[in-house]
Amino acid sequence: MSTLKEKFQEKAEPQAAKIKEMLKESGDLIVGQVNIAQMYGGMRGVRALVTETSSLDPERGIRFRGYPIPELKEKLPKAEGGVEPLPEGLLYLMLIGELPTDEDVKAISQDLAARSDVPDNVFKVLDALPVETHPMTQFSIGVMAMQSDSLFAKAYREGVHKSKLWDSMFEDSMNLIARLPRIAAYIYNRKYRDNKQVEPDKSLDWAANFAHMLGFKDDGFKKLMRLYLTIHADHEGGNVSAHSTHLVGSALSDAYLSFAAGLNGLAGPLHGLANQEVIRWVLNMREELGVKVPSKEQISEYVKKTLNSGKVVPGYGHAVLRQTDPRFTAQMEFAKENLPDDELVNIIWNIYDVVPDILESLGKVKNPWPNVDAHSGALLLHYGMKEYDFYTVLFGVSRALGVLASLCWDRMLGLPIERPKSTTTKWVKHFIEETKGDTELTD
Ligand code: NMX
Ligand code: MLT
Repeated sequence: MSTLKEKFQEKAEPQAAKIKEMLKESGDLIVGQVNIAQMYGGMRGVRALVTETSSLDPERGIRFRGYPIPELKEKLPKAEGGVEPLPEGLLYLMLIGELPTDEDVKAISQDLAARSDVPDNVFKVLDALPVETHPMTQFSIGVMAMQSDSLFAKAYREGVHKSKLWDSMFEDSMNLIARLPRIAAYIYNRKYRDNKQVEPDKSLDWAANFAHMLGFKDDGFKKLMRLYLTIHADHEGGNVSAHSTHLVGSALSDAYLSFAAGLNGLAGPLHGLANQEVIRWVLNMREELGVKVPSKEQISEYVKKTLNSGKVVPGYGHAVLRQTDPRFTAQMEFAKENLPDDELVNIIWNIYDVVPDILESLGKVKNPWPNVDAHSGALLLHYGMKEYDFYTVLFGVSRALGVLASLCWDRMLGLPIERPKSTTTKWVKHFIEETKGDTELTD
């Protein structure tokens, strides 16, 4: 059986050649326009990136290589006796573009286990940080501490031909994906469990071993991790973590430098940090109201108070989606099957009943529906992970699968350094005047 790298080469090399041909023939076709509002408005809706791994439909949500989450849950290989997909299978799908067999997935689990040893110096770097340091900051530093191992940086320095650089990018990406759970677990155990570290169990799959190293023995938590690490893996190319990874990688920075950039973006409260903010917000609501289970009326009042104090309702809204996020729905289904009576989960469902109408009534929120972060914390809390500052690290471990698979594709396709044109408000004003016919345009 050929290795994942050989399969990637078999698939991606001819694809890269076809894309070159396509660009020669059709590169000058126009796919869209940009207006002034988009220049000031976070480039919303500007179609200017190519990402092969997944694509986001505003109404139907994420599709990984064309497969929506419910279909993936059915078609991706599972652990023995398991019901949730193995994230290794999604990695295969994103890299190769086809569904893997059980054998393919087993081979990836074994390969990742074999690559998973973390150099001692990384733990020393983490130990040197004040334990209060936010877990996402520690995680990003942990990734950076491994950069000296980059095979890509070494290959570049040794003058490897640019058409071959994808090979060391692939190796770095797999090494990084293999090691991330260990680093994340080390941070968790050092910060929250009196440094009680758990040795990896290399016989387990990637997600189950992560759950094991975090100190969770419950099979339910392992099951949740498999789902969690699958559904957070990718959200096409324009989101902050994917785009920053891609952007930094376009300068031929290696996978460690590029992924750390992505993590730093994920650590923002409007992006991945929203998962911790949701639980912080719900727990604050309970404390302020002095009740364990607030009524829908009380939730409604609290939402209005949040909005009136100039804050966002965390876990709601999206830059692209215009419907309930299917990743929210997948987690809701998991909860209905596994923990239907959980108090906090029921509060999350009551919030879902109340918030969209209120956000809609503001008249400015483009998507009043919940996103992935609205549900995840309640599931983690159920299994005993109460330290919500850690939640975004879990998101980061998962996001590595998508953004690093994309980085491999970027190098295989030989994409150039990303460098869009920026402009000044002076130029914009001139542009407006010129368009109205009043003046001549200069930079
Ligand atoms: N609560 C309150 N106001 C909101 C919300 C919300 N959940 N969502 C959007 N708005 C406001 C937004 O702040 C903006 O207000 P203003 O014009 O006064 O600046 C207005 O509605 C229009 O924003 P949109 O065009 O609807 O949203 P945009 O595309 O700019 O931003 C988010 C998308 C996701 C940043 C935004 O919806 C948000 O801040 N949500 C809460 C944070 C969150 O859950 N982020 C997680 C996203 C998913 N992820 O994991 O990354
Ligand atoms: C993501 O998973 O990256 C978020 O939903 C944000 C986005 O897509 O913009």
